[in-house]
Amino acid sequence: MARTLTLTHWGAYELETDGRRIVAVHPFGEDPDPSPIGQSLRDHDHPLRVRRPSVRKSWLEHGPGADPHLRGVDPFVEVDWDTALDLAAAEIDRVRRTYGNQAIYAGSYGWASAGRFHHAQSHVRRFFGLIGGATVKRDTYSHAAAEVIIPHVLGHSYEWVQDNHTSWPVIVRHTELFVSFGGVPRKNSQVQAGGQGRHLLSTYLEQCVEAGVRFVNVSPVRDDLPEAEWVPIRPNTDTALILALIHESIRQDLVDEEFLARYTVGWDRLAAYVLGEADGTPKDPEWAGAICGVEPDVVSSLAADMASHRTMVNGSWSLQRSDHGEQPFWAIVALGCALGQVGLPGGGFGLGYGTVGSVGNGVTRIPLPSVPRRPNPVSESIPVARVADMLLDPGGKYTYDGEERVYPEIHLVYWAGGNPFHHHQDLGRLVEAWRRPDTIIVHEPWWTATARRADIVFPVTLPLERDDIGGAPPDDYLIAMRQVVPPYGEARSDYEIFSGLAQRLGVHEEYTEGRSADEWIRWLYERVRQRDPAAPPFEVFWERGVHRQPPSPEAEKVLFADFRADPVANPLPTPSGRIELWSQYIADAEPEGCPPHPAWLEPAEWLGNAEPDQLHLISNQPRTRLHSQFDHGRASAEHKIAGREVMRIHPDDAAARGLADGDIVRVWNDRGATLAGVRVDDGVMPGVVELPTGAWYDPVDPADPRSLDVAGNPNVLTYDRGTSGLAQGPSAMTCLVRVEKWVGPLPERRTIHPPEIIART
Ligand SMILES: Nc1nc2c(c(=O)[nH]1)N[C@H]1C(S)=C(S)[C@@H](COP(=O)(O)OP(=O)(O)OC[C@H]3O[C@@H](n4cnc5c(=O)[nH]c(N)nc54)[C@H](O)[C@@H]3O)O[C@H]1N2
Ligand SMILES: Nc1nc2c(c(=O)[nH]1)N[C@H]1C(S)=C(S)[C@@H](COP(=O)(O)OP(=O)(O)OC[C@H]3O[C@@H](n4cnc5c(=O)[nH]c(N)nc54)[C@H](O)[C@@H]3O)O[C@H]1N2
Ligand SMILES: [Mo]
Repeated sequence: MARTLTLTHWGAYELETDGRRIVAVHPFGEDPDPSPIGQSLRDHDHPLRVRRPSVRKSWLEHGPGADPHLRGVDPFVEVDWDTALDLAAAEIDRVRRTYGNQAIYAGSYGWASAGRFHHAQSHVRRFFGLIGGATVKRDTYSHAAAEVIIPHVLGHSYEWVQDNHTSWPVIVRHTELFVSFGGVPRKNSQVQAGGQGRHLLSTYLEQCVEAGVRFVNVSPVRDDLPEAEWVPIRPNTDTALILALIHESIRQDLVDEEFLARYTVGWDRLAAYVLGEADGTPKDPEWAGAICGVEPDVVSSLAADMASHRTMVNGSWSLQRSDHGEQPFWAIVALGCALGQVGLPGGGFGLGYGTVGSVGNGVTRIPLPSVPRRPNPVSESIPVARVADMLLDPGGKYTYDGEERVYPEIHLVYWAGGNPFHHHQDLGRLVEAWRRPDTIIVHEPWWTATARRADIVFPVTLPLERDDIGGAPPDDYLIAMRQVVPPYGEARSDYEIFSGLAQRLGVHEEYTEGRSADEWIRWLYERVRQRDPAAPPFEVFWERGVHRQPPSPEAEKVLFADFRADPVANPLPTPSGRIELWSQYIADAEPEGCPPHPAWLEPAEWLGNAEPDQLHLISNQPRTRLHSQFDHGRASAEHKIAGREVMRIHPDDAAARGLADGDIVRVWNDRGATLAGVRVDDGVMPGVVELPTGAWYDPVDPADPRSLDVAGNPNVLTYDRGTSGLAQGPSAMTCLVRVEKWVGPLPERRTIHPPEIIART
């Protein structure tokens, strides 16, 4: 049977179809370590797909704002495309005329699918740019705290730093000691936004081990880096440990004063803080040991080893997805500077090895073209994770990166390509916030929790049901993503949907520029050819299915090598031209919860203020899927326990609660409760439980914001406050819970079936 190549965020695959369904998924032949997540593509054709445009019953009968507490409760009425598009266009028009375009929230955060043309977020921005704009979002759930703090410390954007990480081959040859906070999880490098042709992290890690690199994994979870020495650490306390490593470097006279004098500013003030000169508390290993649960001896000897070896210090993004999440990243930079190895091959710091496939792959790609966006005529934007705050508190004041801001009043929420009822913290609070707007419009392939809580749902095709070209700039493969099966039901692409709305709002010509989707794909491909002379004509590429870009000239990077070589000729774009270990900008802005140098601040919830029966919940990325996508798919479903997400717990904590492998537990706190399956595992430190994200939110009573979720979704429990008044990033990792055995009958899962759909009367 013929095979057709496709690209997903979790890799490239060759698909076999019978014309209607995918019957087999084969790994791409050039991928040395393909991800099993791809097997879930076989579950593309499933009753959970949205079949036809659907409108919430009360909204259809009574108009905008009708019974918002019935979002998620009301049945849906299927309508034809013209009716749905007419309703949506009229409502967009009503809101913009009555309240102004800033009353539309089209932040629409989310990963959607791979593919350069059918990139949902680009179409949202393009469409709203043409009809007067909308309130949008800034930064990401992935690394919002880093996105705001890093430019003040290193001058460059966080994205620049990510793309310029020291490459793995350099680490293999030069690094002697690799100390990683949050490990280098293989599970996460399965994924790369936009896709990757080859998964290389395992190869690099094997080469490191062969070359004798010593790994230390400072993490609550052992298998974040199984080949490492494991230093279990209480969640959200990394900053204290890093400060103690700096303290020990000072005490043992290991600090590279020359480096600090030449390349940094603010060391004296940081050192005074670390030594306790101002507050009388030296940040020494005994101090840190009590906070972090790490033996003081381990800290002292690690500090000595780091100074006497070529050392790479790394932090995973999870560290900054927590209360005061700006601090651990800033502290890692400071530690790298104290060791004086920044800019040397294999030394210095990393801020995200192992988070996604591209970090450290060394590749500088020819940039790939995207659908041209349009400038947003509305200047309003919010930090992405403040969405519930915005909806609950219109007119409310907050600070962000040195500015005082006010939340706009939102009447219409528009979402295409994301699942806020997956990604947001404290879902009960979001349920309440979601009742505020007059109207919510969602484009979705699936009946997700977000689609179920919309007023108008447009069914969207999956990449398998449309043509596209796929590739992500930090990878070297460009893949022809050919349609392999017909669209499910009446599903259309985001492009077709926005074209229909654009027509009704008088901007069809501007939105489409007269091109069909096929013509846009060719148009994008011609832009690839202008930049990459080796790219063959479109027909040849389409036939072959893949084009690999030529190797980049600087495949082996060393982060900040130029700066180190000549800090005068190559200053950093900070106010001082150097790495800022103390920031005048932050001192002047005085954001709540973010002092002007890296510092330990107690998180709102952590083991240091827990009741004896509380545990710290880590809600990390799932190894069996991407976020909430294909949660029902085989790669995800086969790892569940009785259809619930699996929570890992240490044997001591399990024994204290009478829990055994395979049990079901209720995990709860003041914000909510969820049911999960139990896996007893001594690879999770005592006091901590791990419940990955992504199980589809499934409340027993969808009308009750604090209802028991029966699927194992950790976001009914997580904490919804900004990291600080600086970045206002998400703080998902800051969360205490209690756990008990579930003894009653197991409530049925409802969100594995579509919502109630009734015929139009
Ligand atoms: N507790 C906790 N919560 C977290 C995190 C955490 O660590 N802990 N991590 C956070 C992070 S880093 C992230 S990035 C977010 C991820 O949050 P999201 O990106 O919102 O999660 P996804 O499940 O990928 O949602 C994408 C949605 O787009 C839909 N989709 C796919 N293709 C298309 C398309 O072509 N068009 C349209 N219109 N829709 C499409 C999918 O069906 C899916 O519902 O979660 C965040 N939430
Ligand atoms: N398979 C798969 N891979 C993914 C994704 C996915 O959904 N599925 N999502 C992708 C996305 S959008 C992103 S943003 C990245 C996220 O990349 P990360 O943020 O790095 O990923 P996480 O899995 O949340 O966290 C990594 C590890 O950090 C540890 N950890 C948690 N809290 C702490 C802490 O306080 N201190 C220390 N030292 N360690 C801690 C946890 O044990 C966890 O396994 O992953 C990407 N990769
Ligand atoms: Mo992310």
